[in-house]
Amino acid sequence: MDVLKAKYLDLIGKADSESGLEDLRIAALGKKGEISLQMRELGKMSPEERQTAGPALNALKDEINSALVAKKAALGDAALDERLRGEWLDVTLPARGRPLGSIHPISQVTEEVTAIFADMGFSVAEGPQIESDWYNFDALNIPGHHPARAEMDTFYTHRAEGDNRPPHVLRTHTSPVQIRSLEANGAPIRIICPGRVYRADYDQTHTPMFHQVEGLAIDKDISMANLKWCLEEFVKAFFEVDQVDLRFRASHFPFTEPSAEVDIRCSWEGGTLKVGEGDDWLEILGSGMVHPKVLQAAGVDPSVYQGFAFGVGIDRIAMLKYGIPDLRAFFDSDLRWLRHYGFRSLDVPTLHGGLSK
Ligand code: 2NM
Repeated sequence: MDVLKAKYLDLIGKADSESGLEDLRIAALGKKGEISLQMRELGKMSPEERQTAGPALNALKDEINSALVAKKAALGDAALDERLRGEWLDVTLPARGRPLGSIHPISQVTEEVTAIFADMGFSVAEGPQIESDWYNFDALNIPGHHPARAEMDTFYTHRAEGDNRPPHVLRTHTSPVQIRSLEANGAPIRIICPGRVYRADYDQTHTPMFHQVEGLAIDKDISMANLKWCLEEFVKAFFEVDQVDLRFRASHFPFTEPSAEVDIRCSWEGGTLKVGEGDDWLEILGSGMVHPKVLQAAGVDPSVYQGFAFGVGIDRIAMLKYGIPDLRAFFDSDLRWLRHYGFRSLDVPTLHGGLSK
């Protein structure tokens, strides 16, 4: 029995598969197994011999059985471990990119501009695209007789027959959002207002709907110097260059005094724009110190508060940055054009991540 026990425990220990174990079980405990044959010998023994050999054989049978069960469990665990190793999966890996359409250049540039000004402490304000003539004109120091109203090529809505109130307009700039925000929140304030604006004008360089971002910073000590710094930072970040040269040209807007149009130094070598070098100048925005009458119209005391405002055409700076030659392509919804100029939908522009990369 000791020999049988040593033999089978050794073989079970060395078994490396469930079928090998089953062969061992049959060889030891099967009908014709070695231990079963010994059990059969019990009948030939004297009752005294049987009294010691019987329980010993049963104990051996139990021991072999337990060893088989334990080994079978160990082999099962090993097989599971092996399978788990083979099927290992890193769920923290980034998902495989699947194209979900693409981001329109105007959306991309709006996000870029927003990210840049957010970094300088500006939050985003939005407002209605259909405006009263008060918010679109009067509050901005553009009275009824002012030529700017005619020059703006405004779209007017119709009033019902007999309704003599002035018609609403499609906003011609996003400045009315700034008046509304000032009125609602008071000063100090630092906001940008991106959005759609409308002017009845359609040719090579104008579409009747286009996009603007206007900025507004009002506090007790805001000056032209702050305006110049903010715009320099903006142009550097937006065109992704280390150095720019800005030129402030005296201008006139009804809502700012003084007013300045801003040009950036550039070159056009081989038809591609390079910002910050060369002998050409490119006009990119209008700006100035907010007119006291505008502050007053928005409920802000101009003897306490002052500040700057500016306006940029998104469509225009998108064309400049991404080399888009024809403005009208923005609104064609041509999928081939979108795939060519569009941006990946999950690449949100951030300053630290690189605006457009
Ligand atoms: C421009 C140029 C200059 C402007 C003014 C205002 C407001 F509402 F604060 F008075 N918002 N934006 C402004 C000033 C816009 O666009 C070329």
